Amino acid sequence: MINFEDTIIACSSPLGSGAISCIRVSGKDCPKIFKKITKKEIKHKKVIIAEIPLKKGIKEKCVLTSYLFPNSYTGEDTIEISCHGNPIIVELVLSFLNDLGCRYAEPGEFTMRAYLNEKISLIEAEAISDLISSESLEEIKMVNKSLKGEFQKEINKIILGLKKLRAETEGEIDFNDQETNIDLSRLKTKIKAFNSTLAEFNSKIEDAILVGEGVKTIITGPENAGKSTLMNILTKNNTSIVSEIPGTTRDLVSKSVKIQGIKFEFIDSAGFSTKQQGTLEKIGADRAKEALKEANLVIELRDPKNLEYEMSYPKELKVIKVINKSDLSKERLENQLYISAKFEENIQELEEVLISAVFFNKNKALNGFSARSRHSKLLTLSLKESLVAESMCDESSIELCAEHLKMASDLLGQIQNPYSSDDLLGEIFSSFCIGK
Ligand SMILES: Nc1nc2c(ncn2[C@@H]2O[C@H](COP(=O)(O)OP(=O)(O)OP(=O)(O)O)[C@@H](O)[C@H]2O)c(=O)[nH]1
Ligand SMILES: [Mg+2]
Repeated sequence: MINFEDTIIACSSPLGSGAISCIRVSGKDCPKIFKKITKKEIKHKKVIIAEIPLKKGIKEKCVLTSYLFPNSYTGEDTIEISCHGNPIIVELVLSFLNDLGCRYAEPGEFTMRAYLNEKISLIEAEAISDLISSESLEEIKMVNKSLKGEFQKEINKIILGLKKLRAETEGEIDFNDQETNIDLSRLKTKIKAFNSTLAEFNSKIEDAILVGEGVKTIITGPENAGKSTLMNILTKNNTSIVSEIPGTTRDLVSKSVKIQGIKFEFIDSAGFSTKQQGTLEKIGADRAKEALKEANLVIELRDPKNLEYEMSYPKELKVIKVINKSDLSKERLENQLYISAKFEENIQELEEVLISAVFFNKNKALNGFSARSRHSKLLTLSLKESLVAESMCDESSIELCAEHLKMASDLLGQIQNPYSSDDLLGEIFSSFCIGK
């Protein structure tokens, strides 16, 4: 159970030594704490230098900046205390505040309060967390758009569109009661158009998620094809063991790198051998199959000795087929990408193929805004419901059509306002860092 009555404290700057550390205090005890430290009344946007007594007579000279309800980040009275950037000093200042009755904040608790006090929307709160963990300029660009409310605007437009459809459908039901002859084909066309907008929006979101969360790419194929050699080249690291002994890799080995600014998480696997397997090989193959469920992309690597290798993959997965060890044979099959992992031939071409495989239109993806799997899951579920609504848009089942539109609408609403159960909010905010 989250307690919103407490006054919370945390160090909001990175832990460790530095010129300055910033400690945040938020909650109703701020005026009392401010007075205790400075002997003065708290005021909005006031900056004051004061000494905080630490242990054994040591005093720390700090700068206190205060903001008053509702004009602060959290929407509560807030004090930001800047002290020397020494972790021991930070801990002593925190413990001084703790002795005054403040509680150590949970991860993301300041931002959660900002959301609950309606200072920011949930989408903005998520974007703030994404901004902090952004690893590339592209990502920062996208997050900034979400922060400026562009994602929110698009979602609002979609929610409004659905609202209108619901009103129209419910209007038709009322007409139906009066037993007038009605033509539902116009409504059906509108629901259909709405569904394609929703589907398009969701695919844009999925691209954005890939940029933010990284493209999970599994390297698979027959034994000894050079999967681990390729893994090491792509990740520019000696991540996987390479040997001429077939069946070397059994565990999943993963490493993230950026290609053209896009994060890829490569996963080297045992592949799925078509040969008779021992227990260990079987465990390795099972792990590879498990990893496939989470993957966004597959590189299937064969070599001239294994050209007959054939494997089926989940149909929604994009599979890039590559033939390795191009140095060993001059024979070339048509429309096949040949590389040599060992001699680093055609690796750049493979990287180009990887980029265009995930981002059908790379610029479109990068022009979008940041988004999370949570958003995409809700959009997908909502689309499912409104597709059912579309199929039920006729006289005999118009009530059911309205019901499914309502479910679609509830699901979309949860993107901005999840049913505020503590658990769900806790789950969303727990991925934030302490002090944010
Ligand atoms: N000639 C040649 N040999 C290669 C090439 N790439 C990899 N090899 C060799 O092929 C052998 C197997 O390489 P690995 O990278 O361990 O192959 P793997 O697919 O990971 O093998 P398992 O994990 O055992 O399934 C090693 O001896 C590599 O040096 C290549 O492009 N050309
Ligand atoms: Mg291997």
